[in-house]
This record gives sequence, structure tokens and C-alpha cells, in this order.
Amino acid sequence: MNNIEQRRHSGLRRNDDSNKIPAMPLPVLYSFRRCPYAMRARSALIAVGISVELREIVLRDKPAEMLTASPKGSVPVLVLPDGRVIDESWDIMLWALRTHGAHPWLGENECHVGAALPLVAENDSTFKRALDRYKYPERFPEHSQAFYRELGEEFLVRLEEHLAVAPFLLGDTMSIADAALLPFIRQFAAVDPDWFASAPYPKLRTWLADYTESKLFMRVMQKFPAWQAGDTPIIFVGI
Ligand SMILES: N[C@@H](CCC(=O)N[C@@H](CS)C(=O)NCC(=O)O)C(=O)O
Repeated sequence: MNNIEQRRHSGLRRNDDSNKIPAMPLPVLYSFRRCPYAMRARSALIAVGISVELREIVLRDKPAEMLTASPKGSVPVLVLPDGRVIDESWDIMLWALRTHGAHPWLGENECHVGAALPLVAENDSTFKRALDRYKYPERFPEHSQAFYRELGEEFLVRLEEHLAVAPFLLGDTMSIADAALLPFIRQFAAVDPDWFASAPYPKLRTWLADYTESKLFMRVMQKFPAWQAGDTPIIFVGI
């Protein structure tokens, strides 16, 4: 293994000035550990093995550098070495997986992309809305928490149907759809774990447990200190 490969395979580390290899410009990822959108982006970067400079942010104190790159102020934001900015989590996933050529998460001829789109669209709109209300019912007193949970369950029922015919949402292997949705289902399940443990979604439970026990999840949830300009870069290394 040469030095550059070692750098690639050495896992998480800080840049080391004593290492005389010229720094290769890396994409910069503004991220927030528990954000499900940022989690899906990180999972694709890890799955492909793309290293980035990770800048963990605090949502109530976003860095000016991030807002300059993407004024809409949501994470994740990926800034490429050529200056291009990708500031939608789904687009970051696609960018990462496409750099690999034919990554298995995309399926043959990218068939999983089209199949995932309606699920991701529903996840990011009606399901996310229900999830926010179920998590914070005190902020949405128009209805009870049980009402919001039932709204979210409409999506869970659909996913359970998918998982009744195959172990993953789009078939026998993990795809971009699973990686995009799992962080959100995890949040929904975590609101009331006792309820989820006995809810009528056994396949969904297994699917979620397999994910939260996976190496991928461990890597996705790695903790980093909040970034400040001038900090030594933290390199988040893909597999
Ligand atoms: N459509 C965006 C949504 C990203 C998003 O809403 N992220 C949340 C954190 S989970 C955020 O940054 N919110 C802005 C804030 O809380 O100020 C994407 O897919 O990247």
C-alpha cells in the first residue's frame, strides 16, 4: 500500500502537517450528526468510499462559510473542489454513488433511482411532516400525538408491504431507497420505542434493527466536535 492509499484507508484522522504528501483537495461536507438528511448523505459517501472534509455544524449558529456556499441554510451541503455546491441530500447521494460508476445502491441501469423517487418524495413531505408533529406534539397542539402517529403510520404500512416481499425496500439488496429512508424511520421508532416494539410492523423492525446494528450506521453516527474556521480539518474517510 503506498502512502496515499494508506491515507485513504487509515480511517478517521486529522490532517498531519508532518506528512509531506501534498494535500489533495477534498470536497467539504457541512453536516449535523443527528439530521436524517445529513445521515443519508454521509451513508452514500461512506458506501462509495469518498473522503470529505467534514464540518460539523450547530444548527442555531451556522457558519458564515456554509451560508455563503448555500444561503438556504440547511444541511447537508457539499462543496466540491471545483466550487460546485450540492445542497440537497438526495443530490449528494446521487453525486456520490455516480462517481462510482455502477454502484449497487443505484441498481442495474440505475433502476433503483426511479423506483426510489416516489418513496423519497413521500418520506420528505407528508411523512416528515407527520414525524415532526409526532416528535414535538406540544408545538402542534391542534391534534394529539396519537393522531400524528397515525398519520405517519400510513407510510409505515406502505414500507411494511415492500418489506413483506423482500428484505430491502427495492429487492434483495440494500439500495439508495433504504439508505435515504432509514434515518427517518429510526427517528419515528425512537419517539416511543415501546409502541414501536409491539406495533404491527415486524418486517420494518427487522429492517431498522439490521441497519442500526450495522457498521455503516456506526460510521454514519460517528461524533465530531463542532467546526470553526481555522480548525484543523477533520477528514471523514469512506470505506
Ligand atoms: N431538502 C433538504 C432538507 C435538509 C434539512 O431540512 N435539514 C435540516 C436539519 S435535519 C436543516 O438544516 N434545517 C435548517 C435549520 O434547522 O435551521 C435536503 O434534503 O437536504
